[in-house]
Amino acid sequence: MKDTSKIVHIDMDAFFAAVEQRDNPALRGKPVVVGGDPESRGVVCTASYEARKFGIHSAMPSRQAYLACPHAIFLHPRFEAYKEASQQIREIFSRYTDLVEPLSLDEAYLDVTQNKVGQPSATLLAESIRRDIYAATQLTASAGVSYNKFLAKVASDMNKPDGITVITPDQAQDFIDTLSIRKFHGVGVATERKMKALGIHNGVDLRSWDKMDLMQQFGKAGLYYYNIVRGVDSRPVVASRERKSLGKETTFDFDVGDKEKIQETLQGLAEEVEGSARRKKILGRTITLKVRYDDFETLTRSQTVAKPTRNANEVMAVIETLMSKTEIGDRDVRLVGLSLTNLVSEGEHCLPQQLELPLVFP
Ligand code: TTP
Ligand code: MG
Repeated sequence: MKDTSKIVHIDMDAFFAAVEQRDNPALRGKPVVVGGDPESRGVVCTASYEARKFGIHSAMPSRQAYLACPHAIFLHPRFEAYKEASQQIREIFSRYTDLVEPLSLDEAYLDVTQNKVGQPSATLLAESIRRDIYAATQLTASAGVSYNKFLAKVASDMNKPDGITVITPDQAQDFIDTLSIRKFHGVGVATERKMKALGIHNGVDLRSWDKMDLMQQFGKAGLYYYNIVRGVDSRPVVASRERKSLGKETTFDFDVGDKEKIQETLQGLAEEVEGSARRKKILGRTITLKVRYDDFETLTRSQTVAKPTRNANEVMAVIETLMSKTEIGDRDVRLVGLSLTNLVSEGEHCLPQQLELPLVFP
């Protein structure tokens, strides 16, 4: 990626919680936590900025969140509402460029070097996107603007919520030098710990390491760190590819040993998957069962069928065979899921059938 590329990273603010506050005015200005029940083993998906003041954050056990802020309002996620907002923002992105790479429901990279609106300023373009998002969804987004993905992503986090940060090539090195290692996107918790043990706390520290030493310590990732700390990131923005799988999973409130209960749950998931496959007009050739036991050991078992399907009963027939290849019934289970992969669209699926029709010419 050249220094002349213009990359925008957009990330919605407190996404799930913001949707809830939008849809229920009584929740506005209040600490809202979206996730599992505090009485269950659930975790926090996200928390409103009001709740974050109490130290509540994503992935924290809901129980712990409750202890931190007992008067917070706890809500279950409503994924359909989040998906709808996500589709709205993606539609907005597509007005500006086709080079959109979504990272999750609420965030995406956009390469706006060339754009559909002929706006040479990536900053003005990002502001325009933020305005469009607010107008369409009444939700705020934050933006990072720079010349590569790494810097745009880090930038979008600097002025949250409802903010924008621009990092020009001139400013990049100073910015990175003072950045704490925790804020480097791509440095996970384990790497952060290792870096700190090596005396690397910020960009300057990291930049003092030579390439070979970093690669020796961190393998291939070492080369990535060597580059990004110098503001070099050549990863292109890759437009979203077609969906590769369609699945649903569920974590039980309590570990389950009863095979019938698990079967029932999977039947429900199969029906949900059938519904969404129907809406998306797709079928799958491969059916996968996922099981997580109470000790977090996780495994998958798959089978490919001759005729693509999404029919819940057909899927369940396969799932029951796959269940016999697991220890379901003998061990306690924490989570089950099922998915369809090897997807084909309805049109593709119909093709062989049409060819089988008797060929009658007028
Ligand atoms: P994020 O963008 O990481 O968080 P956020 O939008 O809630 O807040 P921020 O203003 O800091 O961007 O994630 C987007 C949504 O994804 C979030 O609203 C809920 C969901 N999510 C989870 O369900 N579990 C998680 O561990 C994280 C990080 C997010
Ligand atoms: Mg977000």
